[in-house]
Amino acid sequence: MAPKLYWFLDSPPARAVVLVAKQLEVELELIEVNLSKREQYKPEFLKMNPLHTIPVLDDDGFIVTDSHAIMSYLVLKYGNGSSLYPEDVKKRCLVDQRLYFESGTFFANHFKVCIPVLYKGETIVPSEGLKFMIEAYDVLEEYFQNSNYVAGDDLTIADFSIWTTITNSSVYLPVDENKYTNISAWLKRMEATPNSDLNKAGGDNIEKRFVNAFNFKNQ
Ligand SMILES: N[C@@H](CCC(=O)N[C@@H](CS)C(=O)NCC(=O)O)C(=O)O
Repeated sequence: MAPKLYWFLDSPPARAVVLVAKQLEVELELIEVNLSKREQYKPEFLKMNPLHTIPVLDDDGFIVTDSHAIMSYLVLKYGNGSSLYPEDVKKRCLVDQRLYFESGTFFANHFKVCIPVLYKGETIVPSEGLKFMIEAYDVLEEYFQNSNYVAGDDLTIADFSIWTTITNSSVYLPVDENKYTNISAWLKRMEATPNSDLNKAGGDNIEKRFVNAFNFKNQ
């Protein structure tokens, strides 16, 4: 029985899990939780994840919440030693650090812009949130000083984690190719990976929702 994944296309962490599963050729049964309709508050979903967030994985009754935990679980359980979550202790440690950066800084800062606009009726990009997101881009740019990917020279789950989030944040903070040369080069590498269309489709949805929220493009 294929593991079930509760997800929503617009959500960066949910997309990251789907992209990693596709990369590993692990089949998932996808179950949509429509956040726009607040379906994450349904009692049966809250029973699995009281934190009311997607993605959630149900692997034959074993429930895993948080995209970072789900991605490493999928590689360890189904990846046959895949380098997406390397076995080498130091390499893996670097991947973990980048995942914590995504969770604690990059995605958290993105939320400071995204939540007010998408869910709280904000009609301009919150400048405080934008400042934090610029700082996050600055740090990410530095991470590429000696490597092609976010955690070294190989593609890892950390790349999918950050790529899906920056795809959404690019809607209100496009990546400036002159200022962020490393990020721009990495984005091209990521866009060349299989299933890149799925990530783009989620970003396109977010763009439409921003436009609907306050005619963002015409500001
Ligand atoms: N650190 C978590 C973040 C998950 C998260 O915040 N997901 C958002 C969608 S992008 C969500 O489900 N929000 C609904 C809510 O908080 O009620 C992860 O990586 O899975």
